[in-house]
Amino acid sequence: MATLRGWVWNVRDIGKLKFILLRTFPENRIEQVVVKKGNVPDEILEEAGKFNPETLLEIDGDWKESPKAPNGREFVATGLRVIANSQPTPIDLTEKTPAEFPTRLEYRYLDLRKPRIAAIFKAKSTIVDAARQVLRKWGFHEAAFFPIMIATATEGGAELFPLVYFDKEAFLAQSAQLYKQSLVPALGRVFSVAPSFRAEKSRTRKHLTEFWQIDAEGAFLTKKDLMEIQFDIYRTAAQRLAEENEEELRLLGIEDIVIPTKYEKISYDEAIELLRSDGVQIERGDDFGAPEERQLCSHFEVPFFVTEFPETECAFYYKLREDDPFFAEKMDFLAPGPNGLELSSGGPREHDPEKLAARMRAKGLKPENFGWYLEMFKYGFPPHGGFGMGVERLTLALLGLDKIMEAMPYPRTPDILTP
Ligand code: AMO
Repeated sequence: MATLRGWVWNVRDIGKLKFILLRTFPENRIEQVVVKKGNVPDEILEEAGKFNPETLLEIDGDWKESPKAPNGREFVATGLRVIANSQPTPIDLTEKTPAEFPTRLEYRYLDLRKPRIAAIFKAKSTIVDAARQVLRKWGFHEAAFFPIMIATATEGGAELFPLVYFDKEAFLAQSAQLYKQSLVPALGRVFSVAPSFRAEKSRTRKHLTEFWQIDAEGAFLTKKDLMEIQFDIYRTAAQRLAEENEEELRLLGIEDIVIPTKYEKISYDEAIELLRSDGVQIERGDDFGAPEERQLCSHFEVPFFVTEFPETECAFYYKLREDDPFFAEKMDFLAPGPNGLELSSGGPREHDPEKLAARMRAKGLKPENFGWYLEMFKYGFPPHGGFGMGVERLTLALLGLDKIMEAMPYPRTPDILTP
């Protein structure tokens, strides 16, 4: 005899026979349970026909082959106990009557129980684990942990969430940028997987106000190293999804996840030319907006890097190209295809405090607000570089989701703060 625990998905009542579809614990898989008259006491049979969806049950019985049941088998009950009752649910978890996205978010704690939605987060767990595995393989140590409440902007002044911190001005971290750089002389290669906060009023398929970043930084890393490491994260995540998340990929309608064997790269100037040859109106010096980015990605079948950007579009900490300071050595990593998008930014860093202070001033930042950060470069600081990869962007790209909100259990946007 076996014991099965799970939540009622739906009940088909044909008198002396009840078919309960059960969302099982811990698999979150829909299995068929048969409750027959004679196998269980009559009062249990009677009760079974009336269960609301999400009633939590513990059922004794045995598995039997059944070609017509969801997984080719059914569980024939010999005993049944209710562990927790459920009220009628405000949204239909079976999605026979699908709810609009805002309603699904309102009842997200129920929405997340759907096997198709839970699958996103099981897959995301594999993706984050793959990133950690790859970074550790490349000799990075997970820095435990960088502050989230900080005193300065790291990515530009306008997008900060202010914080009441006793009598001081403080903000939620936009990234681990300054802190990850500071650990390079201590750990050599460091990374963190941490939340980032951006007070951007962007309502797009790829922006959240709270998201997670895989933030890596290391001494003496070349541009090629940075590309190889980031590609390795993408490739390994795809590979591990294929190996470990077959059921989740099936639920998400992904038949064959593409595991790329190579990446490509294109310079900013080449990208501008490519877009112009497509008829896109874009000036040299402009950053790519969402339509341009999509257009660019549609030219690629494997993940790719755009290798440098106009300095005016880049944060102060990127190194400028020595032969042409119009460009910063920033590189973006993008997912390919018509739904492609930017996954990360990174590159070699400027570590001359004088040059850094000048860049800050040029960008309207006050060097005096970056005291310790600028000071640290005076103490034998090595050349270094790194990148920040958005966990939800990577999840969106690998799982082919419509929008980034799907990749967060409780997304935060300018309009959403609860639940
Ligand atoms: P950047 O600002 O480009 O660079 O951010 C790095 C990556 O984080 C993700 N990301 C976002 N994801 C969801 N919603 C947002 N609003 C959002 N903003 C950014 C993207 C992006 O590529 N410190 C640098 C990185 C570095 O150079 O190390 C930084 O934060 O995937």
